[in-house]
Amino acid sequence: MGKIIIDPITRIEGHLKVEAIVEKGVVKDAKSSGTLFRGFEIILKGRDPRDAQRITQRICGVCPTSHSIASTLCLDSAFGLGGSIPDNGRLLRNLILGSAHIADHILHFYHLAALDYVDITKVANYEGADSTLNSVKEFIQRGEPGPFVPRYEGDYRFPDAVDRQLVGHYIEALRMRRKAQEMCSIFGGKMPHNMAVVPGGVTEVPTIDKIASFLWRLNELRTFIDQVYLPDVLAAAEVYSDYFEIGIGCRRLLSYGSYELDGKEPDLTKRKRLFKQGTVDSNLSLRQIDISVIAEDVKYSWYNDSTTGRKPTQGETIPQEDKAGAYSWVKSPRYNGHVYEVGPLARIMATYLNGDEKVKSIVDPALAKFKASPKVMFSTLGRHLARAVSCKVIADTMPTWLLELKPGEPVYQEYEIPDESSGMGLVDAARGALGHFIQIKDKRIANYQCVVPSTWNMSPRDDNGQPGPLEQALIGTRIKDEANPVEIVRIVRSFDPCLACAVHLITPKGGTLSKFKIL
Ligand code: NFE
Ligand code: MG
Repeated sequence: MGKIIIDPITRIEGHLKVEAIVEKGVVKDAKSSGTLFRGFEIILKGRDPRDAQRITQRICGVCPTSHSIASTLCLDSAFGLGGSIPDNGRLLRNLILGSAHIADHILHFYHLAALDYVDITKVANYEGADSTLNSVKEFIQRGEPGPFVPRYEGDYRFPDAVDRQLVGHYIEALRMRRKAQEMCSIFGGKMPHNMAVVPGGVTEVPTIDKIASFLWRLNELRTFIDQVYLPDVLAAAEVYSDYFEIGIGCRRLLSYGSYELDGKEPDLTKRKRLFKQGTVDSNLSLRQIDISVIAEDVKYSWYNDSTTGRKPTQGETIPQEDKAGAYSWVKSPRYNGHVYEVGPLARIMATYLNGDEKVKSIVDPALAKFKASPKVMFSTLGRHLARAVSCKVIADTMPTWLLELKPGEPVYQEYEIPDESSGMGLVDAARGALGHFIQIKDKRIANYQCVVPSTWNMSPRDDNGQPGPLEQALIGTRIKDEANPVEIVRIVRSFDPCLACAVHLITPKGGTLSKFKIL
């Protein structure tokens, strides 16, 4: 019996350690640990509620836009604005969020995940005239393998020419990602940490110039998604098709949905959205979501046991770094006591099972190509495919939102900050279901809690000993070469983890935190 420890896992966001116990070549047990402590919530307490929108964006550099939307929906609801955001405000929020998600999905596939499947060393022998490949070749020859290492050896399956073509796409994706970030900045002011999304709507006004400037970038991105990103995911699926059966996980999915199609419904759980809200079980039944059954366990997290099982509205966190048996700074969110995976897979399956024609028109031919049923989506490759589908659906819907914008009409609704109130913001971030929850007293933040996508996915065991989604996806995996456990990192990266988000906010009250200082 051997133990594989990968610490840190590279090419993800934040600090993640994975431990796998391997017996006769199969993972018998796995532990996912968030090893970085963070302390945002203490900064929020006592502040003007509107600061939440600015500060929570700083939880993360890759998904600040999702935090800006979640915190703003949370403040909209606390300020009684939920059903009265002007259409221009709603549409511009969709366009800002969508730009960030397109950039994020392209980043994930090419710059974080693809090098587990693409052998970059093939470029070292390249003899052709392609300037991009020659610049990568020079890079390798300088002996600075830079972002391409560390890597595992032994299971790269593409023919040499395809590997080189994919390395070219890796470089092209850097340019594409920049275009999407620029789109985000056109209406959001800047990226990361946009300035435009605020309670009541947005601060930016749509003009013909900005719409045109956004549109030509979007068109280029749509071509890239159709002609490069989606085909590359399908090509990987063909060559690595065993990964439709590897990394299956808990087979329960949860989506909050995203992209408002109708701003008039104040209740976030009833709002019409492009991506649908709901839970999906292993038999592919879709159910309406009930936020009241979400709670966070901490038995195996470095927090005091007195706070375990709390609902987000009553969340409190007392750190205890020396707690016996604990192994992560990540808590364990559970839905009705069960383990649920969140992410593009969840939102695409919820939308697919809701009968959405657009999503079906992309997913069905992809599954038909592999003569596979929708159940294979519960897998390493299913996560990558769902992410690419998510990216395409957003990009293909954006022209409609651009056309619906009405220059000259309002983007923003006035409001008063109430003396006392509470609010909830739910949105599917790039990595999945993101919830922000606020309590306001005397016009100030009395409590603010976030339950974040990677908190769900990277969670350790819960109070009942049930392993988290990543842990379940790892257990049972056959490792061909324990010195090169590429199967583990392929599974981990298919979730697109962000530990910066997963260990986000805590309330250090009465806890022990001798190694850490909050300045
Ligand atoms: Ni830091 Fe995030 C996204 C949020 S993640 S990346 O997407 O919310 O778990
Ligand atoms: Mg939290």
